[in-house]
Amino acid sequence: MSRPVAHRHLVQVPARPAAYAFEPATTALLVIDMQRDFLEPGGFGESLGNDVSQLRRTIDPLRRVLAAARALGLTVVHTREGHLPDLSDCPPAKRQRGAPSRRIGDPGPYGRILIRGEYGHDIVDELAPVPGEPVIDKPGKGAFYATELDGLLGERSITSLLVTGVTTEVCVHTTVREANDRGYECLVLADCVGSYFPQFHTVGLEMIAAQGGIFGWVADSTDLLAALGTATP
Ligand code: C5J
Repeated sequence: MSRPVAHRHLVQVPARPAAYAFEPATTALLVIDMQRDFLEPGGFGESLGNDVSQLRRTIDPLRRVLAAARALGLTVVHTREGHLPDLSDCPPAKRQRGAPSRRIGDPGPYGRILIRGEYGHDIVDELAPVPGEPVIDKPGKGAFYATELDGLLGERSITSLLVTGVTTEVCVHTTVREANDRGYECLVLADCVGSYFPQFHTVGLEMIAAQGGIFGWVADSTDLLAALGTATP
């Protein structure tokens, strides 16, 4: 007796360099490092002289994407960059980077800088994970390096990633490169990723979509939401 063929529901999003197609059942929304240390006024990022508004403009569009993903039952995964309190997972070369007193593990405006368990290390209130959403703590820039992310995605048969978060040219780019090498198809949402340096953001997105999409695809979140049929005012 023949079995009914499982219905494949493909969503198509206008994107660069070409339309991006994905199946919600095998797609995860990845929210990278939306942490207070990077985004909050008065926090570590701002204390280095950065303009946090460049990152904060991602919060509202990302909130809408997160709401749509949750409503559709998409897998949602958050990441946080940071280290154990004893810094045993922080390579000396990383720890010694930056101005003395503004290094990883030093006291910062919102607790020890980029240390797990500190207030500043956690995700901003607007985008707080809900129960059941995995939060991956990562010691590096890439979300796959020294984490359980690949295994977690594999267990859920995830092959496509909607990538959001900060910063475009550092943790987002590193993660997209790692994901691409592992065979994931990445759609980066241009208005849901941000950099302290607008020129790095622009060029970082161009680098992803160049050469026929050498690392992935780039789209605006409004186009994703319209394709999902969940665009909200
Ligand atoms: C940085 C990150 N910029 N999340 N981290 O050091 O991009």
